[in-house]
Amino acid sequence: HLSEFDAKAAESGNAATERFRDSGKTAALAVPKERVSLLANEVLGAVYDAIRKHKVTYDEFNALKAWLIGVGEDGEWPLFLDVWVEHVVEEVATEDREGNKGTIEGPYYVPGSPQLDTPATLPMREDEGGTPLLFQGQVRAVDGTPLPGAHVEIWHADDNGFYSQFAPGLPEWNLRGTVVADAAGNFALNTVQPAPYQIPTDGACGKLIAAAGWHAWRPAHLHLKVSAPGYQLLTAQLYFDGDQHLSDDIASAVKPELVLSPAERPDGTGNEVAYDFVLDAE
Ligand code: MBD
Ligand code: FE
Repeated sequence: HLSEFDAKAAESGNAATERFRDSGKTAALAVPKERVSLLANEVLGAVYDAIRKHKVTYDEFNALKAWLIGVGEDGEWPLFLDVWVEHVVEEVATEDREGNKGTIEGPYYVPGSPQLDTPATLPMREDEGGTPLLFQGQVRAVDGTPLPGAHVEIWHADDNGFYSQFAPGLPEWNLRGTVVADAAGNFALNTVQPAPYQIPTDGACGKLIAAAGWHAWRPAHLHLKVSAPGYQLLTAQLYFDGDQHLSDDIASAVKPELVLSPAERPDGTGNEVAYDFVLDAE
């Protein structure tokens, strides 16, 4: 049967496309027509400017058309938009926050992961690869009030850079869980450190990267959604000090406030790190 190493761009792309369709986010289709007209005109105007400035040829126009058709065929619109556009949407959406910095969600979030009491261990295989990581902290409001029972949803790639539900052969909820903080807002969870992630190279996004001579890497990261009733949902990622792709993330989603520096546990069984989340009131 298939293993995660048999993952195909079109399969993870189509899974991400289905996930997006099921997410309820298409309610955003109710954008007023004045706004649609304004934004469509500005974006198209920027395209006309680039064509004139660089004297784009018919060959280049047709290469673009063929590539855009491929993005859809490979199900890679979520991947393309989350890698190259979402970071600016996130920046604008969260510019008034006083609490924790967040960053992009990316294409591989799945709601409804198993709920776990703290201290928790994320669902993982018996022989799950990667350095064990104890990750703990507190969820607080901007004014310092602890948020009892806050939810810390976490999902991340495995030690080979694959996400459950988007690559074959992985248990459904592997390395995905919703940890419920205790009465003092504290949480602790055990997982493994993920590997740096390379976006699929065999689909349309990979073709753009190869054609432009870019690289396909994101630094290793943990994805998080931290929530408590009455507070704004925080969507974030945490990275690891010393990762070679912190300064050239293909998705431009690294912020200095989001970099962890894990230390070796005294008993030598893995790493540990503390990080607190501060939520803005609604
Ligand atoms: C990822 O794992 C990711 O987090 C983003 C933003 C894009 C592609 C793959
Ligand atoms: Fe990711």
